[in-house]
Amino acid sequence: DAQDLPSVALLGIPLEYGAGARGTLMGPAALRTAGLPQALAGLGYGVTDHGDIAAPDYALTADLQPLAERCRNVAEVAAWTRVIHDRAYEVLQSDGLPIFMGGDHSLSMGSVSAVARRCREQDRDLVVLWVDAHSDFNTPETTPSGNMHGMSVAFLCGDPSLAPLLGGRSFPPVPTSRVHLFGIRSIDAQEREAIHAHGLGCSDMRAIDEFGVSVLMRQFLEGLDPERTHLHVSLDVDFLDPHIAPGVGTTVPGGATYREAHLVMELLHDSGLVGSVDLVELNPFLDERGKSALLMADLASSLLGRSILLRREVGTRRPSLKPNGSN
Ligand code: EXY
Ligand code: MN
Ligand code: MN
Ligand code: MN
Repeated sequence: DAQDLPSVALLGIPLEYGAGARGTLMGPAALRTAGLPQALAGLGYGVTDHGDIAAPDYALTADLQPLAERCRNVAEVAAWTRVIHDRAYEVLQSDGLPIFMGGDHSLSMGSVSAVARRCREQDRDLVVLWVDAHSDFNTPETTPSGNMHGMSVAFLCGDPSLAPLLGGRSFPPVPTSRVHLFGIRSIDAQEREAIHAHGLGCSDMRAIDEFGVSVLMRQFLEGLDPERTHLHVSLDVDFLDPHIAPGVGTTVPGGATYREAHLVMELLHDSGLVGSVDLVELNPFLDERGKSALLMADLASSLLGRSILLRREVGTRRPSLKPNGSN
């Protein structure tokens, strides 16, 4: 029922300093051109577009100095993280379900830390679903590239070496037991060890090949407390196979198909638990006639109710998430 739908708040985050390739700063504009605001309005949501965050001034201050050698563009990323956190926190206080439109994946250090802070105030359990080819669990010590978009999960789980990025703001670190990585197929050796040591949930591509996205997603969702959970979905374009989504700087072969990706979004929608969303790593400079932007906009539509392009809901009966079919 359209009247029961929450409002949706769009926030553009034209950030590219965390990535190895330039161009993700055009991501928010491409998502708008692809029709994301209109698609969500078409589903019955009230949509407010809060525009793009303006590029902040930055400086390599003393607190960041220890990071400078191992983290590329650390002064820029730190300044962005702080302004993203502050702006996201404002939007979370005032508006409905936020969609953070990136921008490279380092933006999640700002967006998800603000969500964590808001969840603490509202006495909700934040659970983060990281839908990505990569685990983004490197630290300044382990990073092979220095690219900070590969460190976001480590930051959000409270890695102390990355804490200076927020410049004195505090947020409750996300417990590693409440992070689930989905679609992973490119992971560095030390990252793998750290993920096992810290006990993050992980549905990698091997598991997806064996069991399918539906079984794994249902298992994940069944483990969540429906009364307490705020589910944040962080969707990286490179989760998708490069053939359907070439517009990303970190393509990895063997990604999710069109149908798998939509099914993941549909199952998440059916759960009713999604409270906030990142759409990240879209690089329009590398895209082909907007196809990755269109797909990301359509996946966001699926996540919030129905694909605009696919219309695959028409005439289908969805199986219940609950064994007795009560939902
Ligand atoms: N693990 C690699 C690194 O840390 O450099 C690749 C990270 C790519 C991160 C992309 C956004 O997901
Ligand atoms: Mn990522
Ligand atoms: Mn990635
Ligand atoms: Mn659908």
